[in-house]
Amino acid sequence: MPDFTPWPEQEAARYRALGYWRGQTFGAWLRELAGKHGPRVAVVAGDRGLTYTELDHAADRLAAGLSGLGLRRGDRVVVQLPNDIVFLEAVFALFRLGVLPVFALPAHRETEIAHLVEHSDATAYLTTRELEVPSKARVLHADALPYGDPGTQDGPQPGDVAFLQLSGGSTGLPKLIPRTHDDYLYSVRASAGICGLDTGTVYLCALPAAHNFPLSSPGVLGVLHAGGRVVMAPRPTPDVAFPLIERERVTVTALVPPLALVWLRAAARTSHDLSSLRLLQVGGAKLAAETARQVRPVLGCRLQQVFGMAEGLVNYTRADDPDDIVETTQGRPISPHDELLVVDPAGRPVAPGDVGELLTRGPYTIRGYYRDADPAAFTEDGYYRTGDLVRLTPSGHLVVEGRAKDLINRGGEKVSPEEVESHLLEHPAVLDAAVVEVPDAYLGERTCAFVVPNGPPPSAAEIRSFVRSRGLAEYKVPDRVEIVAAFPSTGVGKTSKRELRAALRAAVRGGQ
Ligand code: OOB
Repeated sequence: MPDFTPWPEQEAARYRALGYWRGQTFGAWLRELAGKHGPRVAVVAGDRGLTYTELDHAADRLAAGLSGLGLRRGDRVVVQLPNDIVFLEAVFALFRLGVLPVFALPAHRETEIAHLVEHSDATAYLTTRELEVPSKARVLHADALPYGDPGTQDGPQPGDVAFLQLSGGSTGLPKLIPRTHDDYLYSVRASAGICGLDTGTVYLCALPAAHNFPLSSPGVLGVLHAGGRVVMAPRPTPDVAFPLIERERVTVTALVPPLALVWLRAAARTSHDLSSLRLLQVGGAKLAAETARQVRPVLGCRLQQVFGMAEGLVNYTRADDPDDIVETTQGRPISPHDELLVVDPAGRPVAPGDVGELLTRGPYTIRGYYRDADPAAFTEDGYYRTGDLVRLTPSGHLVVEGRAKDLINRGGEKVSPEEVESHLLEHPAVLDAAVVEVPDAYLGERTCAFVVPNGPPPSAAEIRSFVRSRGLAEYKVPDRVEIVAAFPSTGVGKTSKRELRAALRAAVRGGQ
């Protein structure tokens, strides 16, 4: 079973010839950055900061220490860390060794970590004492990492997989996304260019650093590429973020839509000086145009919409796009060599401007999941089926109109109904379960679990605490539970989610 599906050689040669894939690893890249920007501050968290030179040295010493523990090129380590300096030290140390970080999120709990450890055959689980959940893997604590004397390790090749990221995937358990040094560095460099980052950039990392958006769109890595400064925020809420913006003179940050709403409300009455902010990026879920229009008047900065996916493709609105494009579209692709198709359910291209499913392939979009999980997510000719329903405007911008995949986007956090349903079915009083989204003014969507009991009905509170007790991230616990006698079914006897959704919307409108 191949760990990852390579691009066809002809495409790979083209991406190299175009200068997209430069044959550099993350380890070599950081060394180059240290050469260019050595004494500048690369990252700040709380009262600590590291210069580019210090980060480069820390990565070397930690790589040596981890190698001393027996970690070897090609091994996998599940990394679950808060937004802190140690996140960058650890990730770069692993990159230098050619050990693949498997990026967990701080919200993940026992069940998700166990799945990641198992699915990736991880040799270790690197986390903090606060975030740690019980695991069979060998635990490495962030406050007790081994720093050794740098030696020469047998590092990875630029075409190797650098790390594994989680898919928001629509099938039961999260799939792993293998990204190579070459392809990811291309998306980082190109993103930094599109977003106009430079040595004056001060980026507040408010979302969890391991997620693709704050990591590379252009995120933490894009800021390092430009020689700017990353400010790590332990939480994204205004009480934590606003004082940091004032203290560090933050110029750029990235938020999901519900947080953007919270910030807009708080900014209208804050005493903190937010005048250093130049750009607010919003992505991960659809941003309402009304919210988009408030960004400049309330925060005094430009808005950029970002529509991306850990599988690859990222779209940005551009600095020179007219306001209405920035407010009403989700941008256009990074690369002139991103190939986009908008197709009908039979896979045929729709008429220009019509809505269809977005398929994509290109220089930084994967051709297969780790160990070929879910091959049906890719077409025969290598396009990734995004599951997003979009339309293309005449100007070439994408507008996300809906979804063809069974996935709930809870304010940017992706919930697989199938995953939650499989846990609900484990409850002794549950005969059948179906999880659907319910529209929500704040999160965009919330989750509702419809449950058919097999005897005396359990209470909603019991169902929710049961899901929680299964060791799942809190955002997967159903926001609402409806006990019903039976499910409507489709012609072929499958539960009709469409009817469940309709019933739910009617109930929401009826104020029940
Ligand atoms: C980002 O990545 P993922 O992997 O957590 O989720 C990808 C999915 C997309 O397929 C789409 O369904 C949804 O999230 N999405 C958006 C969106 N941005 C992402 N839907 C509507 N509007 C948007 N602006 O979420 C991600 C990765 C890199 C950059 C930004 C977001």
